[in-house]
Amino acid sequence: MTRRTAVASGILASAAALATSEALSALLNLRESPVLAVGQSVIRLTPGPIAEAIIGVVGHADKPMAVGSVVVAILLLGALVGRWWAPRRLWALITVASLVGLASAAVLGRPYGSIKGVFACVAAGVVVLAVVRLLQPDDPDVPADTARRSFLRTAALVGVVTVIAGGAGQVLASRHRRRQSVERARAALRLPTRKVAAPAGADLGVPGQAPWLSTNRDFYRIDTSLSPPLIDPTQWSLRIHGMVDKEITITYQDLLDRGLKDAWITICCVSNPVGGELIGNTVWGGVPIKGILEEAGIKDGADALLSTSDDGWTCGTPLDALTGGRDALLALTMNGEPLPIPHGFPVRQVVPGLYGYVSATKWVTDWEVTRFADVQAYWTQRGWGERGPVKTESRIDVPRDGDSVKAGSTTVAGVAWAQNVGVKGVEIRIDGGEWQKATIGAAPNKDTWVQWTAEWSAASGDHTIEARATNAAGEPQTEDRADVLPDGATGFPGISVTVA
Ligand SMILES: Nc1nc2c(c(=O)[nH]1)N[C@H]1C(S)=C(S)[C@@H](COP(=O)(O)O)O[C@H]1N2
Ligand SMILES: [Mo]
Repeated sequence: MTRRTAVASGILASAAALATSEALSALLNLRESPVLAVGQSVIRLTPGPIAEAIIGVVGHADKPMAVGSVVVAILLLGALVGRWWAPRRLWALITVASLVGLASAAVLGRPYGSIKGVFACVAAGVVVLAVVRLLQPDDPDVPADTARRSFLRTAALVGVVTVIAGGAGQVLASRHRRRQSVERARAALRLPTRKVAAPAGADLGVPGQAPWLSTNRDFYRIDTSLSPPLIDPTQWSLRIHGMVDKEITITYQDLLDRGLKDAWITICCVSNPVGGELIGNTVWGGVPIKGILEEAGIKDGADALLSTSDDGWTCGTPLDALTGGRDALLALTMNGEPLPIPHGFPVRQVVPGLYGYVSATKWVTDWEVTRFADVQAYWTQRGWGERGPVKTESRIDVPRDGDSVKAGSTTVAGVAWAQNVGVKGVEIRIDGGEWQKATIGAAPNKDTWVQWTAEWSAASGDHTIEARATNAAGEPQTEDRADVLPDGATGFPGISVTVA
């Protein structure tokens, strides 16, 4: 090993260590990578007059300069470690240990310093030693040119991994910063909306039953995006075009100026199997879609609204569901708060009575008024139904399927929904026997689910319990079992229990 390759191995090793600490910082969501923390400490420890002199020369580049000098210093120290590895192993180890120690101290000295940051420093130290060891195998018997070739191969590999890890770390970190900045913009919004309590009598409060009002945190989430779009509300706009009399573009402030309306709406996913949990109920605050479409003016012959999200997902909604009497909203709030980012911040659609995939576009930025005959949306291209009206369904929450219960009076409870029509009643039957009426909770309108409970005098043995809802038009949900594809599951929800 020549002196030059020894130095090169050290530089490469410290570059790999830097990439490791950057990538780990991003993965662990650190506010600051160790390099930044050290850079900040250098700035803080630089005596005032010197700092001023430097700023006088380089101006606002002082921070990049500080970070740059930290990086250069680490690469130079890496070179020393490489150089010392064979002749002065102890010095090399002491150098690495001191660097890890100093960096850890810098990390812990920062306002958001955490043990995770120290972990990144230690990992970087381990990587330096591992890479130098890899590049400087102490095997005197290997012929010089074999050793050289193997050095170059390993070095190239380490180089590639370093670049990838470092690059990925930077990308993740910048996304993390962007997410924080959008979260701050979201937190700073003061929207004219209040938290609305669940209407009296809606929540029957049976332990184990889904709460009538879903919290934002527990609300189901379905979308095709690996990480949600990050949109600053001041940058958001919705362009309305296609078969309209005049194209318009609406901003977030325009929506606020129109005034927000609150509406209780239960939304559900077409992929919700019978008994499934892809359904949630909350109060949405937004601007009625109807008025906005009227302002643009719909041309004769149009029957569909093709909406597109910031991340390119598309959705085709029947126009009559938007311009009729329903509370179809461009929603800005969910349960009194600005929409959470994963639920469509800053603006999404909510339409009572249609499955989410044909109505509930999150992060919506584009509306094309069009005809179903001319367009296909994301899921319809993949074999799902074009219109997607919600089917009347019910679910048993208590007891759970497979539970053992005590003999005697037992509470059976669940939820039922038929948005845009309303639920008139729910019944249960035991072991395929007579249907018996359940009690249903209050509902503020026909667009939310209802809770229901029934008392059952359980006799010992194995039993099945089924439920069925009847909508406000008097139509009971169908017993016919249908799969979720192409337009929503049907069938009675059923559970088996053992009574002791
Ligand atoms: N941009 C975008 N919006 C979307 C989707 C999507 O994949 N991308 N999925 C839809 C589907 S299938 C459903 S069921 C609802 C779910 O809304 P939620 O995640 O707020 O519960 O969002 C709808 N809106
Ligand atoms: Mo869905």
